[in-house]
Amino acid sequence: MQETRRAVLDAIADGPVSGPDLAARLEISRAAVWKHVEALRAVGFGVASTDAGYALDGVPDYGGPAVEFGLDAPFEVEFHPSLPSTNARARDLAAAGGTDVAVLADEQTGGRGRLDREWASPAGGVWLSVLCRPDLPPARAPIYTLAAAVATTRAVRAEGVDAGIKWPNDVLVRDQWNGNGSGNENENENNENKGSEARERKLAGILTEMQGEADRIAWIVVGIGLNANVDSDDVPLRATSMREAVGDVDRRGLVQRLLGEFDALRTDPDSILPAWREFAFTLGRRVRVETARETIVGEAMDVRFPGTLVLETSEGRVSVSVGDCEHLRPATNGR
Ligand code: BT5
Repeated sequence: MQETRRAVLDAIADGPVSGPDLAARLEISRAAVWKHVEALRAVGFGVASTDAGYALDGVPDYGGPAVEFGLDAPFEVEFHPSLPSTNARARDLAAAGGTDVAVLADEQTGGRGRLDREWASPAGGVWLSVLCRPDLPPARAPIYTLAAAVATTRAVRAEGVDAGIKWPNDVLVRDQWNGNGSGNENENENNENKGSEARERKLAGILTEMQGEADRIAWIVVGIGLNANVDSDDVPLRATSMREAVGDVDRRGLVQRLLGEFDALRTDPDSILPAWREFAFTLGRRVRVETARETIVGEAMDVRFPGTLVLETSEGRVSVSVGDCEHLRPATNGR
C-alpha cells in the first residue's frame, strides 16, 4: 500500500481525525487527504465522515490492502482474484527487482507443485508466494521451506486445526477416526503404505524456487498452497481443507498470522529446526523416500540444518536432502 495511504489509515483507525488535522499531520493538502480517503473506500475500507472527522468503520474481508492493514511483517501484499500461478507472478516481480512482496490469489488456473505437478487451486484457498532476498548461500535455501511449513502449521493450529508436518514440505491433518496415527489394524491390512497415507490428508504444500549467484541467493520465492475455504471435493482424494476440519476461516487473519510467523522465523533462523521438530509427523516414523536416484526405506530419526532428513536404514544411517517422502505403517510382528 502506498505509504501516505497507510498513514491515513493508521491515523483514522484510532478514532475520528478531521481533514485539516490529517493534512497537517501528514504534511499533505486537504485535497490529497480526500483523495486517499476515496481510494481507501474504493478498495473496501469503510471510512465514516463524522462531525469530528474521518473514522475507520470497516475493513475489507480479504485482499491486498486488507491483509497489509494490521500486518506485523514488512511485506507489501499484492492480491489478484485469479492468476495462473502466484509463484510465476512472484518470479516476474523478482526479475523486475522486487523484494519482500507477498503475492496472493483467490484462485489459480495453473498452480504447480514440485516437479511441475498440478496443484488444484479453487477459489477460497490461500495461494500465496513470498518473494525475498535473504543473505544466504544457495545451499541453505531449504531452511526457508521448513520455515514456511512451520509458519503454516502455526497459523492453521491457531484456527483449531491439529496439523503437523511431513518432511519436507507438506502440512497434514490426521483423520479424526484415527487420531494417534499409529495405525488401525483393521484398515488396509495388506497395503502398508496406502493404509497409512490414507489416514493423513494433505492440507498444504510448499514450492520453493530461487535463483542463486555463486555464493549468495539472488532471490527466493516461497509458494504456499493452503486449502482454506474450499470443498474437499475440489482437491485431490488424499487432500483435505480447513473448511472440512473446522468450517470457513477468516483468510485475512490467517494470512496475516502466517506471514507474521514466517517473518519472525526468517529473522531468527535458529528457531526454525526446533519448531519444525515439534510439529513433525515424520520423525520416529518408518518412511519411504524416493530421490531422483534411489528409494530409501528406514526410520526417520531427525532433521538437520538446512533441512536434511536423517534415516536409520538396514544399511546404516543415510541423509537425504531432496525427495518425496511417504509415511509407512509401523512394521508389525511377522513382517
Ligand atoms: C507441493 O508440491 O506440495 C507444492 C504445492 C505448492 C502450491 C503453491 S500455491 C501458491 C504457489 N503457486 C503455485 O503455482 N504453487 C505454489 P508436491 O509435494 O509436488 O505435491 C503435489 C501433489 O499434491 C500433486 O501431485 C497432488 O497429488 C497433490 N495435490 C494437488 N493439489 C492439491 C491440493 N490443493 N491440496 C492437497 N494436495 C494437492
